[in-house]
Amino acid sequence: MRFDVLTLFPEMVLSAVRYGIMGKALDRGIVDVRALNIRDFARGPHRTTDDRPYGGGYGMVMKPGPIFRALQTVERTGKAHPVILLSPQGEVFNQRLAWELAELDQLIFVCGRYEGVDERIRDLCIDREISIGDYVLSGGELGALVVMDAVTRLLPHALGGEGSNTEDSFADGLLEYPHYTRPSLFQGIAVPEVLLSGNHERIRTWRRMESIRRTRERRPELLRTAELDPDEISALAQIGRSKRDDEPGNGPGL
Ligand code: 4FD
Repeated sequence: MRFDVLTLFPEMVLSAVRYGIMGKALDRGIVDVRALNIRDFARGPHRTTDDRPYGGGYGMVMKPGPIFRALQTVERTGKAHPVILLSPQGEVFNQRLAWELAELDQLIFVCGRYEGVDERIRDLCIDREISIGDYVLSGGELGALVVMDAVTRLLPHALGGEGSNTEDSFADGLLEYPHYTRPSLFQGIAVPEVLLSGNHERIRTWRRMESIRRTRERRPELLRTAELDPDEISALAQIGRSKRDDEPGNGPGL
């Protein structure tokens, strides 16, 4: 997978991707990350990349020319290489979209600053617009990094022995079950007996039920799209809420 990031802060992108799973994936050649400085494609003695909005009003807008010219220099590898704009107006990013993007050969990210980019960049160059959530950032870089991270850890061989990306949160549309490691007793709290039992069938069933219970408590809307067996749905009606999850202030409280 190749990632090309158009940004005014290429070092911000290139420094962040060196850590953790993305860093390993870079070392292993599973991903290739290029950052292009939009300012390198700006003209004039001041190399300006932004200007005042037509019609007046608050803030600045990114000029179309530098972004347009930067995109023209990006080498396109493979068949699928969408140009993605990160913006609060985009489709909200989720695990399903991460799996979809992980199938592609190359992702080209446009990171805006200021109040955004000239609309004609959307018209001419943008294939997809993605938002990482309903909040405003000072630039698209953190959004591009979020998408690159989520996609990279889904690529074959990116998670070397650290686990399986088909077993974690959202793989089945549910929240993760509780995790424990040694010691078996910590500050008076014991690890659930079932996890010490060695009975792998019981452990699998317990984890599945805890995932469903936790999803019902914290993100009930996810249960509508999760794939539950009929016997799991009846079991869900039986199981109570865990003590901690029942406490006021721990849930969404809606
Ligand atoms: N929620 C997000 C992305 C970018 C951003 C920007 C248009 C603003 C939030 C283009 C408007 C870029 C997000 C920069 N804020 N700010 O994903």
